[in-house]
Amino acid sequence: PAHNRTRPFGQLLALFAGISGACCAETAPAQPLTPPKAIILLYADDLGYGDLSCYGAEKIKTPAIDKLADEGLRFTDAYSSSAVCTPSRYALLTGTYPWRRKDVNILPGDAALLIDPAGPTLPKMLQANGYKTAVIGKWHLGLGNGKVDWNKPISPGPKECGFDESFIFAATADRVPCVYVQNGTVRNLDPKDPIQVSYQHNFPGLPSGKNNPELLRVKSSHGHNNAVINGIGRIGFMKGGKAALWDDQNIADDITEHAVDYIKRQAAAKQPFFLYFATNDIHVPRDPHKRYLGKSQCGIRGDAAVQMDDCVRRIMKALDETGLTEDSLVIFSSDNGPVMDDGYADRANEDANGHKPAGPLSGGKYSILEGGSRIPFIVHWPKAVRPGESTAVLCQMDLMATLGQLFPGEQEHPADSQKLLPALLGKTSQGRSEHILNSMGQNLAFRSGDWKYVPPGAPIRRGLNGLSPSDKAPATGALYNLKNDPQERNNVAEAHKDLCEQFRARLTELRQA
Ligand code: NG6
Ligand code: CA
Repeated sequence: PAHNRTRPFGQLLALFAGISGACCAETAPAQPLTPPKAIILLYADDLGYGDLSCYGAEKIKTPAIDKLADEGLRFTDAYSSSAVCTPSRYALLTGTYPWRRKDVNILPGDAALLIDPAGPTLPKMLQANGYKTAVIGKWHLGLGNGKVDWNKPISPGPKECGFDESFIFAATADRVPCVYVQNGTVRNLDPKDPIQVSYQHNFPGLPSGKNNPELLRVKSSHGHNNAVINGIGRIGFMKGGKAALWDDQNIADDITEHAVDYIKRQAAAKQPFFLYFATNDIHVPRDPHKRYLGKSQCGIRGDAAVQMDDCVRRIMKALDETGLTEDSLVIFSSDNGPVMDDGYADRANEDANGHKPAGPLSGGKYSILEGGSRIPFIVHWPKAVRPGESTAVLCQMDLMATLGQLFPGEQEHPADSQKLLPALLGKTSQGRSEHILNSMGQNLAFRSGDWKYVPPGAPIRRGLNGLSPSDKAPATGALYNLKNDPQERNNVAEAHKDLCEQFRARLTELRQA
């Protein structure tokens, strides 16, 4: 049927005997829900609520993701679990709020694995239900025991967390080591040129961004002045591994080719699979392939988003070619909100051309405001999900319990992860009634219905740069009504002291739960 965005979505079908076929009239008998042949999580980095044309961007065109939104369900009130990367990904894979652990923060590239290999994870739950699993792209959850020898097999890592296959980079593209790790081994490593990594000191005789700025193709605006690799200053020092180094301009192609190959192999084997495809875009350093340069109207940051969209196009093409699209559950989202200058002088601000990366929201990456963790979230599953929009509040952390509902019987999941399959599939707009937002560390806010409460003293950051300053929530706390005031400009705490007290108490209770 022709899709209609404004149609009230998802008639409340008898909850939850089954899901009606997407094509059929309401009178048709409900089909029993059968799990999809593939589950693909397309996960962008630092992509904001306003960075896609299907979420209102005008200076960036993202036709492949727009197509997913047109044919699928576009969520307007979905959250990542944090406003920075590692905590967000930790919560996604473990189903646990990241702030429950003090050590879940942005990790260096030589950090130990954060996830307990003995604990439950989203991919392990899917493995238990017959899926093969793969992670391709950014990991940023630590590897090994904290003393990784990059020249030997590295464990524990993705495999111990439930991924049968992995093709990853350890942290971020601005952190060493700048190499891919495939199934626990550095790819293309020449044993005669071993890799050494240090986040403390440089290696004798090697240049650094700080001492040798003449070597830099992209200047730093803050930090990023340790190792110089491919003319880009990085965080951390690295020696050796020349043949293994990635080419920044090819990262998107490298990971997409691996994803396409993975899809084709699983399809040929008629093997149900879960692919967690974690792009480098649009994180810094933004260095898209030259074929994308100038393809947006807002500079290199927009060009990186166009490149990311093209990765999605190629992955969807592989699904089409293998006949899997109709019965694949594809979810597109981002790990945290947008940032402009994140430590490189790449002209993100100068070339913005009026583009609003957080759309109508305030704040971005690192912020407790909505722009920090309210992110694009699109669900595409032609066989089971009708096109439309959803205002259901859900959090990526819920995917573990929610996807568990695809399978018969109770699936293991932590209590933080809520079962919201009817909302995910557009059968109801009832998602979470409460959600704890996290900017980073222990900085939290509480959402209940349309209310958002930020406790006294919590940092509130409105700017969109890595170094933007933060205000502090006043002694009353801050209370916003997101419905009337989506930009969180009007603190109504004074007028609603009772509500603030109620939310403060509830937040304390949930923190201790
Ligand atoms: C910050 C980096 C930033 C980015 C971020 C992690 C500087 C000045 N800033 O410390 O560039 O790497 O960490 O981003 O070094 S995230 O998306 O992985 O959380
Ligand atoms: Ca990120």
